[in-house]
Amino acid sequence: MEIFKNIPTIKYEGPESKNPLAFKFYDSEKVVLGKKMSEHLPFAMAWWHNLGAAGTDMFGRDTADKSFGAQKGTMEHAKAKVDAGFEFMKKTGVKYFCFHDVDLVPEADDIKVTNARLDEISDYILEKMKGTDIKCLWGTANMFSNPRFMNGAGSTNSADVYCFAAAQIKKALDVTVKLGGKGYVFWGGREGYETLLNTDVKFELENIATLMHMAVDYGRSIGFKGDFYIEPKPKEPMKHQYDFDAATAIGFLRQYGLDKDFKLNIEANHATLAGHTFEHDLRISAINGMLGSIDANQGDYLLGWDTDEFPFDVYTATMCMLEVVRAGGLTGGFNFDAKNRRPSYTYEDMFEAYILGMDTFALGLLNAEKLIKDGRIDQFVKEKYASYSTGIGKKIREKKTTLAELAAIADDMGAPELPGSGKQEYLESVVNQVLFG
Ligand code: XLS
Ligand code: CA
Ligand code: CA
Repeated sequence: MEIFKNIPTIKYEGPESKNPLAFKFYDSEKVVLGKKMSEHLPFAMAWWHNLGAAGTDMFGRDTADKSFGAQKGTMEHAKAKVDAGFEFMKKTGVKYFCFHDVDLVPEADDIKVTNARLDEISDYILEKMKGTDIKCLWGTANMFSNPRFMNGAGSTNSADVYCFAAAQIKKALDVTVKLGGKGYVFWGGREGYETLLNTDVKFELENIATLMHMAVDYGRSIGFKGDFYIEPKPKEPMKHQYDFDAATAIGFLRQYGLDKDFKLNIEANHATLAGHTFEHDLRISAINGMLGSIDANQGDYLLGWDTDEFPFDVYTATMCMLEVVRAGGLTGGFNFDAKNRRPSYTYEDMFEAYILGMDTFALGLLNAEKLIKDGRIDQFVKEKYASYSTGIGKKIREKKTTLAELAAIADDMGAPELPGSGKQEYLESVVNQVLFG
């Protein structure tokens, strides 16, 4: 039964099109920098937002109807969400989905009941996947919504809650593997603290790492070959979250010997909450060999919280795609961890949001190609460090000098020449010229 009646399969119609239900820039077959757009941009649907979030906020109830014709909180509804999700992905051309355990089925008090429901729904999803090219990008366990996780999951003070978290991870890994998922995400939803007065930080970090090690051991034992990811986020819901940003998460993974099995899933809105640009956290991940996957959304620079908006900012998408292309692409994909604004409550809005997001990243990719082909920015950066390609600079790079030798050179130098202009304004005008010229 068709759920999104009157909504056609979304096609590429080009930049001149005025059809709200068509792509203006995302042309899946178009070859850019040697690969199809669809290969550069493996988009994913976030089960929780697209099929679950219905507009509830702190001040008001649902505006959107996401019952999809079934009674919410039932297995019929869980199946209706699968039907809606697959119809949505087929019509938009999105090839991947991401899920939390409790996005798929209603959670029961007894985990054995929840797990049986997960078995049933994953059979149903597998059946739906047959004959399509739709795949699972990553799975995860929701270890933040239920009150038992008020003091964290891996970082909880309760060994019983820790067991429960382990049980959820185990099952979420089973389902991820069953659905052929490429990755498994840890977002430390409640892994952090409100006040140091009641918190043993070292103890909590050690316990989180132990839980992750057990997850890796179990995942590998059942044949999971993909990447585990940490998704950094600095704050919200906890005042301080342990996986603050890319650099912090990388330090943690290395300290506890998890860096061979983990990469990072970088969310744009989380990077900006940490006081960074999106592209900063992508760069930090990439130079450490840990750029795995992306949660493609954007925040609001005027608001200090996680708004999970559909990406619209083409400059940011351009800088993102420059980082991704330079890193050689993602092993993961671009998950739209984004939700419609509360007054955008219709089925059309769901589709128009994905069209916006996919077109924004397509533009980002096209612009990245233009900037790379133009070459002026890359050339500038290369020349900026030219003093290290010969003479003493070369010796520094090769680690063949000493502090004493450098000091002797400085002694004979008088005042060094100024290091050369950073040319920021010029480079920014190059970006504008390449994008709009
Ligand atoms: C919340 C996070 C969450 C993760 C998956 O802020 O973005 O949705 O992506 O648990
Ligand atoms: Ca996310
Ligand atoms: Ca978010």
